[in-house]
This record gives sequence, structure tokens and C-alpha cells, in this order.
Amino acid sequence: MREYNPNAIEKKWQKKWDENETFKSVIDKNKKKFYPLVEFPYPSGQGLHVGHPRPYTALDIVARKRRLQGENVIYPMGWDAFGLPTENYAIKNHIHPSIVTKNNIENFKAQMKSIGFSFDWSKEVNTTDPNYYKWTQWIFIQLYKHGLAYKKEMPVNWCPSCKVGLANEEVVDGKCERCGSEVTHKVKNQWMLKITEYADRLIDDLDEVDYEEKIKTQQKNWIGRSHGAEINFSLKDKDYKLNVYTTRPDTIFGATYMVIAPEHPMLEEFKDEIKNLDDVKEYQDFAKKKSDFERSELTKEKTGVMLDGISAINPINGKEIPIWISDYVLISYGTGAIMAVPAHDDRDFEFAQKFDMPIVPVIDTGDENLPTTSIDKGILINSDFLNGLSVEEAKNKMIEFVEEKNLGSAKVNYKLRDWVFSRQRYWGEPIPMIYCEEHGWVPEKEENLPIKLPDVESYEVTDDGESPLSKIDEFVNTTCPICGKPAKRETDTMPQWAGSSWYYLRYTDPNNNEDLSSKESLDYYTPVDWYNGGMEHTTLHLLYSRFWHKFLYDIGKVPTKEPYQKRTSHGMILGEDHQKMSKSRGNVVNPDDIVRDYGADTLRCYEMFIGDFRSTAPWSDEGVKGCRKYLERVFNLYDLVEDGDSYTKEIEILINQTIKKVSEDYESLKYNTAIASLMTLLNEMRNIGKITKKDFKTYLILLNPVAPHLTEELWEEIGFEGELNETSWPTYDESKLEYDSIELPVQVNGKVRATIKIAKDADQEEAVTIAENDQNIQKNIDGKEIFKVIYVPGKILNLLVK
Ligand code: ANZ
Repeated sequence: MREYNPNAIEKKWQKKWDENETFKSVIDKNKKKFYPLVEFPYPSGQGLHVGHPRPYTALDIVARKRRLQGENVIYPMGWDAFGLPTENYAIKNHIHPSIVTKNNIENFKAQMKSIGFSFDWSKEVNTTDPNYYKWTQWIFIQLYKHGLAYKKEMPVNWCPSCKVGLANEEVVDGKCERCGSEVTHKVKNQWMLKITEYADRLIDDLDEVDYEEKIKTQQKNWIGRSHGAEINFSLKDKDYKLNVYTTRPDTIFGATYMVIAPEHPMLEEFKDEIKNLDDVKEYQDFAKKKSDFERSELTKEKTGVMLDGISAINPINGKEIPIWISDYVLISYGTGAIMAVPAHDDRDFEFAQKFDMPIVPVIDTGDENLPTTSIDKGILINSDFLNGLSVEEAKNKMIEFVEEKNLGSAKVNYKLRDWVFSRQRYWGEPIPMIYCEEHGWVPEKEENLPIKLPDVESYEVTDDGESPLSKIDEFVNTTCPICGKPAKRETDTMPQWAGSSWYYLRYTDPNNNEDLSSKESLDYYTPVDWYNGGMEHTTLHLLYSRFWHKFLYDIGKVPTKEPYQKRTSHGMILGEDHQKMSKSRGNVVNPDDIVRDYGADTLRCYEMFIGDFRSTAPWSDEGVKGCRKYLERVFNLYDLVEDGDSYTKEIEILINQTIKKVSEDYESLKYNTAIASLMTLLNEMRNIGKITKKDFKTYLILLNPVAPHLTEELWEEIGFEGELNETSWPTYDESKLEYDSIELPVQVNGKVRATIKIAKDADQEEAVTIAENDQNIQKNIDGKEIFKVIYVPGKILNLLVK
């Protein structure tokens, strides 16, 4: 008796695919290319997690299907390998991070191969390979040359007890992840990238791509473009303009006080005139301890200090109003100062209530019961020449007015900030800049790239917050590329986001030494047709890489404005206890165990069958067993196969329907329903007890993307020509998608007593005749007279008897 032994089958096919480079893509202009992409992993010491195969299998399914449809598919994989965990592990265990990385990659790669992904391994990239980061450095230099990289004093997270600069992910609830001490900020001169210069295009070009709506929305909110005005208020009896940013210039007659950020420079300028300067200073210290995020929380209790000794003049009505400092106004947004309109802004309203400031409504909504705050529909009142206008009209009129009187101007603001691009760490790409006393910052000569990380014994963090590279004289000391005099290298390294900002370009030509990728490869393969990844990458990685791509487009390096034509996202796989998998909860499932105990095809099938691809789904061992059982049945289907090169009549319609459904579902992330329909077809085949070779062949091809090893094996065993991966995807016959006959429920006095097989468009007489011949119906009519017939063709037949 044949027995399903996935371990043997799977190893055999994986070896074949490897040796024959079955999934290698080469440029072929006669073929349509298809470029699916999944986020390359960080090769951690823990190895692959069952979360990884979910998106990898999903796009593997699409990749395999498209190949069978004749497309030239490039489905690459690589390693996003710079980063903290490796560095920390290396420091702790005294192994060089490059060795740790190499070992982890080997492990990850073996795991991926054991799951049978059809990755084109000839395209593999590794962000820590000097031949790769040479080009990451090259891109940085181009950014610098185009004025998009600059140095600025920025705070870094600093642990005063470990004496070390921390990455954001090492700060948990304001405390150092290692020792638990309160994290403070240390100001450091850091490299910044001007992503803000691309803010408008990053929003506007979203119209040209096919991203899930929630991804577009998140990106737009993150960039946070708002349209408003900057308006100058003056200080009473002083020659000073206090500039505010407002999105609601229409409400200016309702501005009853002003608020400036505790860090506002005006405070220093007028310190001699502020009578309660001690209170102000105390409040400044209090505000310093909070993050911007905490400060802008709506629910936060409002605090503040009113300045004694200076006040402001509302430029529109000439009224004198007080100035407060409060931490709900951030120095980093707009102008760091606001006009407060408590009647129409929630935070101003709370503040005014707490400190008893006047509240003057300036918009009438015609509904007294509406809350007074946050109203932007209605008619202006208490507003002199704006009275009677709509909010929109009043906004425009006020902007016109302030521009005319030179009191301010229209202004667009963004929440997005420039990207802090320096890390004081060893395990990252060295920033290829040199400081010369005479010439300032100078980029390294391009022919000297890559600037390699020095291979040294100690790459431990320093106790002065500088990068470990700063302690390596041979690295630091160099000469100025302009004058040749002694100069010093930048010792900060790039953040982990650098290498992943352009990896999809390198995949198209990973070994090119002359360029980041050849023009021919980029012209042929890019843009990525379909990029799937986690929602957690929407506002960082996805935005960063769109920014780099647009820049590369501007300097003529890439042929398209956008890197990814389509973006989808998947849900997380939870533990069996419905909690996030974590070592401490003991609910982690290791994919290696599933592959060993059930086989890779079962793992793949289960991860696709687990539920809606976009939603989170809890792991279930029962579910795994169910999928294994299903594949065993497929394996045994072989015993039912008889000769025949057409579909079996009884299931011909169902087969055509299944081809259609599976083909569509694989393309629209509905893997679970695709598999469900394959299960239904299998059951029907088992019910009729024998199938033709043609039935079998179609079944194997449809299932192949999900269970590639099993289907290849059966293909070979039955003796179909070549390998399954060389055949073509089946098409369905439009005219054979619907049954001519249907199952019609028949009621007697309103109760269903039987179903009858009947032509879809049969008339009433025919339906009644067939029903009357049914034994169950006969029994229920029991010789009584049918006095009324209700017949809805295709739906129901009801016989009323008495
Ligand atoms: C008066 C006003 C009246 C406002 C009203 C809103 C409603 P977005 O849309 O997020 O750009 N604001 C300006 N600068 C600020 C800062 N540095 N910190 C905190 N808040 C600041 O929000 C712009 C609005 O947020 C501005 O418009 C200002 O309050 C406030 F009925 O001005 B508004």
C-alpha cells in the first residue's frame, strides 16, 4: 500500500529545484514579468517563526500560479541583517556580529528551503555584505550632494546608569530596557534626512498606486498635512511679533488667550519683564520630562502658567489677551504658539474651563445642544465682517484679509519630521562622510566605497555616548577628499531602516559591482508588482523606501515614480491561547517541528487555511491535523484514477467552477476559501469513486501552489509529461459553470419534506409531477387533495393539501 511520507517527498523535490535552479528568473523581454515581494527578515538567533511563512506562502502561491500562466516571475529573498539584537548577542558572547549573522542566515535559509518556497536564490541579498552596503553608502552620498542629508542637534535616548545611547526600541515606558533606569535625553549632532521635502509627493502619489485603503490612510495621517495660516499677534507695548499657526483662521474673533510652548524662545527674550519667572522656570522643568506623545494626549489633565508682565494683542480686533505657557503646545509643530479658541477647540476648551478663561462662541450651528467644541460647520457670529459667512468662506476671507494687511499668510504644515539617520552603534553601515577642519563635512570619494566596518575586537558601546567606531583610530583618522590633509571620519552608523529602503532594487541585479543595479534590470523588473508586509511597517519602512525611491527617480536612477504598484498586509498568527506568541508565555510554535511531524505541505496548507489572510488567527494543532488528513486524501486520490482525457461528466461543472474560484481567490488573498473549494471537489471525486486522468491533472495543478511537493510527486508517479512546474494553468469553460439541473426543496403544507433534481427552468406542471413521484412527498400527501401550489422556479415548491 502506498503511504504518504512527506519528509522523503519534500526533500527530494527541494533538492531538484535547487540543482535545476527551477525558479531562477532571467530577463526575457518576450515574456511578461511579475515581481512579487515579501519583507525580508531580520535573521535573528531564534530562527524562523510560524508568523514568517504566512506571507511567504501567500505570495509563493501567486508566484507559482503566475509561472504556470507563462509569466517570468522574480520572487527573491534576502537578509535585513544589521541591527541591535545581533550586536548585543555578539557583545555578550564575544563573537563577531558578522559571524553571528552568517550563522543565523544559514539557519534561516535552511528553514525556508525546508518549506519549499519558490524563491530565486540567485538573487539573494544581504544588507551587511560590503558589496551591498557600498550602494547604501552611495545613495547616502547622493542624498547629501542634493541637500537632503544634513547635520543637526537632536536629542538621543541616554541611559545615565549604563552610560549608553539607546535605540527607541530599547526604551520601554521611558525606562532603559536593560537596567530599568529612567531614560534621559542627551543632545547630539546627528545626520538627518530631509524626508519632509517629499511630504506632498508621498501623499499625492498614493493616488497612483493600489494599496489597501487603511495603508494609504495611515500614511496620510502620519505625514499629517494640514492647510491653515500663520498669523502675527503683537505683544502689548513691544515691538515683537508672536507668530501662531492655525487651521482655523475663521475663529480668530473667538481667540481669548494665547498659549506658547514652554520651550518658546520668546521666554528667554523677555525674561527680565516676566514677573513670575520662577514659576515659568519650574514649569519648564516639569514639561521637559514628558515626551511629545504624552504631551499631546487629549485626555491629559491641562496644566500651565500665565505670564505676568506681558500680554498680546489680537491683531484683528485690537483686544488685549493673556499669554500662557502650557505643555499641550509643542515647540516642534507649527510655530510653537497658538491662539486659543476655547469655544471651538477641545483642548483649549478644557484649559479655559480649568483656568477660568472667557469662552466666546463665534460659530452658530443652529443647534443649541451641540457641544461647543470642534465645530466646523455653521455660520459665523460675533465676528464683525465675517458674520453670516460659512466656515469655509470665513477661512478664505480671513486669509485674504491677513495677507492684505501684512499680518500673516496661508500656510501648509506637516506632522512628518525629518528622519534622524545616525546611530551610535557598531553593527550598521558606516556613514561615508569625513570632517575636515578646512572644508567641513565632505563625502568620501565614490571610488573608495564601500567604507567597510573595521574588523576589530571591541565593538562595545562607549560610556560617552559616542559610537564604538570613535575609539578605533585607524578608522577615524583619514584624509580630506578635497585637500588631502588629515581629517576625521564620521563614526555614527546608519539606522536599520537604511538597507531595507532599496533592497528590492538590488534583487534585480544583486552582483553588480558597477551600479546598484543595471538599467536593463531595473527597466525590466521594476516596479515591484505586489508587495505584502506587516501593518507595523506602514509608516516607517514603507514611507522611507518610497522616499528613497522618489529621490532615485529624481536623479534618473530608477524608471518609475513609485517602488511598489500594490501593497497588501497580513494578520498575525497568535498562540493557541489567542495571545501573541512569546517565549515567556510558552506558546511559541516552531515551524521546524511542524515540518518534521506533518510535512511542509501541511504547514503551508494550514497557514493558508487558518482564516482570513488579513486577520489575526490563533494557532490550532487540530487544524494542522485536519490539513494533514486532507493531503493524505489527495495522496490517495491516485487510487481512483482511470484513463480518460476529458472531465468526468458528473463533476465537470464543479471542476470548471473550482478552476474559476481558485484562480480568482489566489489573486485576492482568499487562500482559505480557495482551499475549501478544493476540499469540496475532492469529496465529490471520492463520492463518485473514480476519476479520469484529466480530472486528476487539473486537481494537481490547482493545488500545486499550496502543496507543491505532494503535487509534483503525484504528477511524476502517474506519469504525466515533464514536471508539474513546466505545465500550464488550467482554464475554465464559461459555458460549463452552471448546472442545468438543480436541487429544488419541496414543501408539503410549508414543511420541507424532500428535495428533487429538476431542470433549472422547469415549469410548474413538470415540478409537481416530479414531486408527486417522490416517495417522501407521496407519504406526506398521504392521498389528500392538493388544493394550492406555490412554485418559485429555482427556489422552492410548496404543495398545500387538505
Ligand atoms: C485656532 C483653532 C480653533 C484651532 C479651532 C483649532 C480649532 P492640525 O490640524 O493638527 O495641523 N496648534 C497649532 N500649533 C500647535 C502646536 N505647536 N501644538 C499644539 N497645538 C497646535 O492642528 C492645527 C491646530 O492645532 C491649530 O489650529 C492650533 O489650534 C493647534 F476651533 O488654532 B487651531
